[in-house]
Amino acid sequence: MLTTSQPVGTSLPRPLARRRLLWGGATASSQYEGAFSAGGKGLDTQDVRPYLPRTSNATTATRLLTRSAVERAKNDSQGTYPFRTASNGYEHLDEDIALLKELGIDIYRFSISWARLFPNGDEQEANAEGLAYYDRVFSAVRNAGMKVFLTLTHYALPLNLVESYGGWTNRVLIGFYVRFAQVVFERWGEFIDFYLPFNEINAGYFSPWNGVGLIKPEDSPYNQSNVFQSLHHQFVASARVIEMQRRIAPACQSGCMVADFCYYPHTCSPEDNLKTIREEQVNQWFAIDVLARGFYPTYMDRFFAEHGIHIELKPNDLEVLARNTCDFVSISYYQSSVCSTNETAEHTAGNLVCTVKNPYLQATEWGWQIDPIGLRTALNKLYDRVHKPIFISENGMGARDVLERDNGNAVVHDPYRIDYLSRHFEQIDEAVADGVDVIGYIMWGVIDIVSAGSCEMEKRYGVVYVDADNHGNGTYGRIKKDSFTWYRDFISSRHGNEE
Ligand code: BGP
Repeated sequence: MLTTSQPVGTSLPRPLARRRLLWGGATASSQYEGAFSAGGKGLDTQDVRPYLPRTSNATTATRLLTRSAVERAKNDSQGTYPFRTASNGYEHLDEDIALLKELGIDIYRFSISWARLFPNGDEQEANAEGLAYYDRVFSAVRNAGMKVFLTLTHYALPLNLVESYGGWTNRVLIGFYVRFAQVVFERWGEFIDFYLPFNEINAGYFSPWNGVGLIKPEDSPYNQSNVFQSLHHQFVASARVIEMQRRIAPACQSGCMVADFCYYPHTCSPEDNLKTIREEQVNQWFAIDVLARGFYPTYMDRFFAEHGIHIELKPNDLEVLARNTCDFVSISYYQSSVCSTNETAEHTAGNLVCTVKNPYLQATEWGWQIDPIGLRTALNKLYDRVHKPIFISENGMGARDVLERDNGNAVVHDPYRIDYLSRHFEQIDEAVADGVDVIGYIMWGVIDIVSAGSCEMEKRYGVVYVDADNHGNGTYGRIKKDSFTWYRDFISSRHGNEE
């Protein structure tokens, strides 16, 4: 095993001299905070997504919002809108940070609600009550001794930006976004260790409401030129935020993040293999190539031409992108995917997309195919492509947990989650041994939160249970699951061994 910073047989300097991995947990403002109208917060794109009982694992229906659906939601005070209450983190802040401190995580990933700081998104000045709330969040995290991994935007967009400007199709959003980000870095830059301008930026392509705030036409699919124009604006916004951050808060590390699907061809036929490469390019590598390598990849030219997609670039956009590539890359990884040219192949669900079923894998109740080795594969492929440090900013198992009583105490036994996590952690170690420069691992939804894909509270990822159901009934009390103790012990033994 290599223990020095020099590889055997060469005099090249080795960039990674065994990092001490950071272990963390994540939430996102819209899925966690609730209090959707408190402190002057404006309505955002997640607040208008209703709970729809799940009829299929694809869950896409919950993310296809038309103008009439938005109108209905705004005037509906009877229906269930899970993001409006979420986990009520807004009122449980101190208790939750104390739990995370007890858990012993090194780093907490959270996001800022754009609509809490800029209720309509286009104001000149930030909302004072929103600033005061995040002052409390940053100082609570700092006082608990945790590093900060900040997501500037995690899907939720002030609804006004969608209704009045057309979401990210409109270039004017870049300016609004940079203003929002500037407030964040000027006020809290010294607290931020790592950040992402956008969560899973590739989601704009396969989930346009969540990703880029696009209203779906009533009777037709999304216009693909609008989708890719919106993505282009997010790319430029991302690069401009990084440029600004390097000026005013140079110690922060900037990232870009995609949902990683770890594609396999269904068979070894050349056709399946080629299709896999194309899917991987468009769904996954496109955003990484632009944001981490700094250029529009040529494979997109053919894709755009074949799909009649036109996007407008301003004269120095490409230069801004080339000049401001991110410091690290980041992925969410939940499941691997399979590509097939056979249209009748059996499908199953995955993170915001559907995939062909893999006969070698088992799946969660939501159909997501569990594949720890896929994580090692994904890390290797990404590192080969970009040669930048990688942060695993999301991973975990969404499951239906059962709250039980044991000698009068509330308990949740979740051995399936412990099994999922431990098998993925083994593969992270393998990837590190392969030579991949991994900065750290962040468990998704460390405290139970509302699902971004399906709007369900009962799809839980946390090591802390939140007593609430899909309709917002419950005490919202916090209960440590068995996985809490397991993760706490895992982190402390890892760090103990590294001392
Ligand atoms: C990612 C999102 C998260 C999160 C996670 C799990 O796509 O970044 O917000 O929710 O997936 O997905 P789900 O909530 O649909 O189970």
